[in-house]
Amino acid sequence: MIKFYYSTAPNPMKVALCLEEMGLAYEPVPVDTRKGAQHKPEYLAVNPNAKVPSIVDGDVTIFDSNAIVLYLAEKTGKFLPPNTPAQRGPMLSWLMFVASGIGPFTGQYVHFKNYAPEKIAYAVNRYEFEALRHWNIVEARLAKRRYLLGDSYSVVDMALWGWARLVPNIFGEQAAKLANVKRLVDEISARPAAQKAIALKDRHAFKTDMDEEAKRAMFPSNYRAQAAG
Ligand SMILES: N[C@@H](CCC(=O)N[C@@H](CS)C(=O)NCC(=O)O)C(=O)O
Repeated sequence: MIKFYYSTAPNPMKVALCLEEMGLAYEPVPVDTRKGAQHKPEYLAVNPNAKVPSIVDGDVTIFDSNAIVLYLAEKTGKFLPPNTPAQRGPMLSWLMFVASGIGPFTGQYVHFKNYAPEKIAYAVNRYEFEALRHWNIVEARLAKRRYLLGDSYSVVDMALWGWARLVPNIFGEQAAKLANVKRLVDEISARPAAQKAIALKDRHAFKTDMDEEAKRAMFPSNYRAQAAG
């Protein structure tokens, strides 16, 4: 049985969708990041990066959401394009684009817009611009193809879904221009596997307050001076 260390945040949700789509048996283990559970030694032994998600599959431990998504796809042989260089190359590009572009830029935009202790116009503008630039690349791709890799639903679409389902909340009116992203999200979210992944939120009452404890756990750079003192 795979142990799945999760919260309901975008990166764990990609993995939840994959586990469900692939029909894998798993035990969800909540990691309450607003209570600082990601920094506990027992969790750091699983993920030294102190983030969710991670999985433990027998004697294999994997962290970082897109690495997990690819691992699960290769393990099951499901939702991957044919293993030829011509098909695998774009699969890797788009999967890494989601991992290194979509996720980090969107995440930093959310941070500077909603959580930064000072409103820094430069940072908000830069990350909004860069996040939307990445989403517009996905939009252009989906305007010409049903899925990111063409005609078949793949793990790359699952990796995108984790963040894509939050696009309207994050970008407000600007999300209206991302019609094909919405089309893909609506299609994926209606799938039984996505419904089960979404229902994970009801299995554990995660802390919702962004209080001092949560900020210390999630934004430790704000407390650097105090920690050093
Ligand atoms: N590159 C990592 C990023 C993981 C990540 O940032 N996870 C967030 C939730 S989406 C988290 O654990 N946040 C808690 C924290 O930053 O302390 C991945 O893709 O798994």
